[in-house]
Amino acid sequence: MISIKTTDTLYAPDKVDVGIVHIGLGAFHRAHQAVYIEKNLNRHQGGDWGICAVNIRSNSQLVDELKSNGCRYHIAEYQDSQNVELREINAIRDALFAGADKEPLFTKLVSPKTKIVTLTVTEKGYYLSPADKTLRQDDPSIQHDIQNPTAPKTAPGILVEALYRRKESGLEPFTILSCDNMPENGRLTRQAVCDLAALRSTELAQWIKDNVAFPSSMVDRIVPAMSDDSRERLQKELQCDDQNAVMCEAFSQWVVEDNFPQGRPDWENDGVQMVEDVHPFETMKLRLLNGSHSLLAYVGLAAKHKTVAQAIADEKFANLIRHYMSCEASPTLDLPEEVQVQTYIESLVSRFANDSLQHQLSQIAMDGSQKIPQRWLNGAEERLAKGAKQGGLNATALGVAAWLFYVRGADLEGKQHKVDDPMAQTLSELHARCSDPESLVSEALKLNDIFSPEISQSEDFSHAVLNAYQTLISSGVVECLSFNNRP
Ligand code: CS2
Repeated sequence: MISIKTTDTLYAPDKVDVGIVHIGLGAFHRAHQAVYIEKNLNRHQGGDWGICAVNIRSNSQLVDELKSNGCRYHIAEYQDSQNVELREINAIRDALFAGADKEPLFTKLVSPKTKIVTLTVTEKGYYLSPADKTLRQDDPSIQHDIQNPTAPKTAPGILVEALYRRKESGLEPFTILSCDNMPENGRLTRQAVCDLAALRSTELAQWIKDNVAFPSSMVDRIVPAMSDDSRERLQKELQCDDQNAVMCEAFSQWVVEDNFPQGRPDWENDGVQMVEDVHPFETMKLRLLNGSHSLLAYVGLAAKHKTVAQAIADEKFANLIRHYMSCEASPTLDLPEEVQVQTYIESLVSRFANDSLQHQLSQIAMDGSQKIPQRWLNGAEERLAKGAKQGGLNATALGVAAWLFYVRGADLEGKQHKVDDPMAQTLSELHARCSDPESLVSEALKLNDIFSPEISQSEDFSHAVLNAYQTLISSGVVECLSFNNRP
């Protein structure tokens, strides 16, 4: 028998004002930030920190469905398969699809009531080069925004135009809070916005630098994309008949840099950690949780696993992940004394084992070119610079080899899969050009949008990648998995 706890909204949703515009309305936003706002509104029995959630590219259907339900939906927080909390959420007060016509979005963004703009546009939505983190000016969408600054397509373009309009009307700017999985996501958002603004006017760029706050934040909650199967499960298991419901784990964490000149909700009373410096938390989460996720995804898919829980239940994979976290990623972290890294590692292993989530490895495998620098490579660079022993990065090198194998778009039996990545074409051309593993690995490591010179020039590292790649294609990935988990 499943134990279901239900939590209902305690305020009158139609009395709540919108103070936050969120760009990137997906499952993660609905199950993470919106829940913290819901708790805040419940505690105050209302207020003016409601959310207007916006999609700018895709998923207009979700916007329509949500609106047809008065923006009310549920989230199902699974502690495990037997213990679930079903929450009613009304924190999203308005939803908008800003496709070709962005004016309704600008009306919201330029409203004096809007104090904060939050973002979950994924790594690629910032248009920064993954390796050196400067704006990719040659990207066609950024080119479009340079040519058409008042009718932009990208998130940085929209922010620049909205800030320009606020400046021209003599309004204060809003605070911009990135909720994407990137290190120093505040600084990187600032970089994207200011680089683009500078191409329009140095004065505007300077005004943004002087007046706009870009706090960083670390977000954490495992929220698999919803599917027909998961919706059916919610209906059967919880009698939750809500097309817009989201299923997620019970764990949730949000660490936010406390820099909101135009004000903010008193989030610290809702479980948000408001801190001066987010960096240690971000690095720990990105390299341990997300790094392990990507490793499980590429190596797991090569071993024909489908979900995170399936992969971690395989002892060889649990050893690989513990080894990667304890021996390769943790030594790169500079953590406050109170953080017990081994306890964190074990908590991740048990979160990964939550089999009620059906978290698909193929979902995590998307956009690898944008993810692996901050998840694996930045740490590896630091270890190489400190003279990591030969073999000291074997799990990371196996990850790179399995990623390289994945992006060829076919498994060992020739069965094809779609490679969803902004660099998919470059990666497929690389495979077409290099038929032998030696040239493939050596050319791949020269992709300087992904690999820094420190990584590309390390002979030990490229040997380790080549070794893993050769073993993977000749004997299968299981032969690559002889890791123990002792430091
Ligand atoms: C995952 C993340 O899809 C991915 O790349 O690693 O979405 C992960 O589930 C979240 O960051 C957990 O907080």
